[in-house]
Amino acid sequence: MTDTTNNLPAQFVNDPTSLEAIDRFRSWMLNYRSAVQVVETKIHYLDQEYQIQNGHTLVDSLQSRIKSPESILEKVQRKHLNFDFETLPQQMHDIAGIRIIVRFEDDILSMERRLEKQPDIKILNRKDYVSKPKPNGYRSLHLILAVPVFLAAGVEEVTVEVQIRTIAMNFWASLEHELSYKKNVQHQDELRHELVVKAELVHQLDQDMNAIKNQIRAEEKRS
Ligand code: 0O2
Repeated sequence: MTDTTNNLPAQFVNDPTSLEAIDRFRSWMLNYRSAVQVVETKIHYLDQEYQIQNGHTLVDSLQSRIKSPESILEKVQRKHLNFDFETLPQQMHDIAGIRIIVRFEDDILSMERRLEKQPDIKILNRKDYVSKPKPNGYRSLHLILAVPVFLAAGVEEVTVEVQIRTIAMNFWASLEHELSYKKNVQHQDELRHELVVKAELVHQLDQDMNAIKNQIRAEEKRS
């Protein structure tokens, strides 16, 4: 996870009138970092509990990040949002992000169900790109969670975007993401088309592995 709290955009640093804004920005980002820690701790706990109950883990790995100030400003401009500390959290829900990588497709919903049952977490939004993939082949389950963060002045609800996907979906998405950030790659259209084809192979592999896993576990139970 990259700590971007102190890497303020040049337009803030070069403007002495914005020193107060810098302080507000820092405490604002601290809330997001705290929310990520709260959710990560919960996921680790849920995974250990799952392991005790089922004999195997749910989570293969976790990745988290706080959007960099530059990336927040880029999105503010791209989506014509108001850069306002009061209203931006309601308009931009992916400032804090956690990616949960699981081994099997079934584990995506198992993880979601466990998060849903947490009394202090609210699921504000759900996008199911697993059963309805994007046209480019992207598959992942996206949840926007509202998490309480306990501050000296009281409790604040902070949003965290959680993406849940399999190892295979993550493998595909990391390369597709790389391509979308590269400007000078030749034959972009052909590569994009190839990635759509590979997304289908990845999906087939995920389904086959899930079926084999179910067969192994069913036989394990019978014996
Ligand atoms: P990063 O670097 O991961 O933060 P928007 O955020 O405005 O682009 P929306 O509708 O708010 O779109 O969010 P959506 O569709 O839920 O997707 C947000 C995040 O999901 C992206 O964040 C990616 O991480 C991931 N994602 C969505 N679609 C794709 C895709 O087609 N390919 C890949 N590889 N990832 C995708 P960021 O901010 O783009 O990137």
